[in-house]
Amino acid sequence: TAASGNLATIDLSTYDPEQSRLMDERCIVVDENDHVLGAEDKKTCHLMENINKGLLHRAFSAFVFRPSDGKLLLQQRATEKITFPDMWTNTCCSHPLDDFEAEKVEEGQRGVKVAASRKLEHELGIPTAQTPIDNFQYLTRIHYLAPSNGPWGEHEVDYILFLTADVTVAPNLNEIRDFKYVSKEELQAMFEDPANSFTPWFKLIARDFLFGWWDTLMERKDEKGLVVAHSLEGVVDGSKVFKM
Ligand code: DMA
Ligand code: MN
Repeated sequence: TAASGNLATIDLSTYDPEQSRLMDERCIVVDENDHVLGAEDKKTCHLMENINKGLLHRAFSAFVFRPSDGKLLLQQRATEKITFPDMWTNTCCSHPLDDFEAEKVEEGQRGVKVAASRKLEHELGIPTAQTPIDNFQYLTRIHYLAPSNGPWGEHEVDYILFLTADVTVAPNLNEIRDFKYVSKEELQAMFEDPANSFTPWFKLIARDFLFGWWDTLMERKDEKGLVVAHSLEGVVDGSKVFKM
């Protein structure tokens, strides 16, 4: 497959040391149908030279909503991030790792949910006790490719996960610069302000899915008037991989 053969590498010494270290993580390499082909390090997976040969990996995008008012928690990526620095995006994105057996489980999309809980704690300081695995609602998968700055880019099968939870945020400043809760209207206003920049995957998900699902979430509150992610069960065909 495209994932084998001679893959390019690069020297990371000019980048932030902690973010450089994290480039050694082992991502799960997949084909366009999300079937596992193997594993490669995060650095290899995010070089456009390799992406242009077809190298594709598994990822997740988590969206955390506040139950009381249905506002979405956004983050602004840190300047230290090697890919897509300083951009506003959904609550948390990252990769299930080949390093952890629990993050490779496909049944019930458990592996990506475990990874999401781990990274919500790592990036936003949200205790894993506030993000129980079974409370994540899997919506669908998207396949997209997006160049970043310099030699870098993304090429992923990305699992979209919603969670409704009251969380306490203590930002890891090596990962995120800022965070805020927004309503649909407040997010729309952010998108319309040219001073803000957004990650390409967040723009794609917002364009095709987010606002419709968010409406449904707000319409299907529980008997206490709280938004519940499980109310979105079945709103989309989760067996598909949407090519964007
Ligand atoms: C990668 O996110 C995942 C997606 C969906 C783009 P990221 O660059 O924030 O990953 P990490 O936090 O692991 O560097
Ligand atoms: Mn990635």
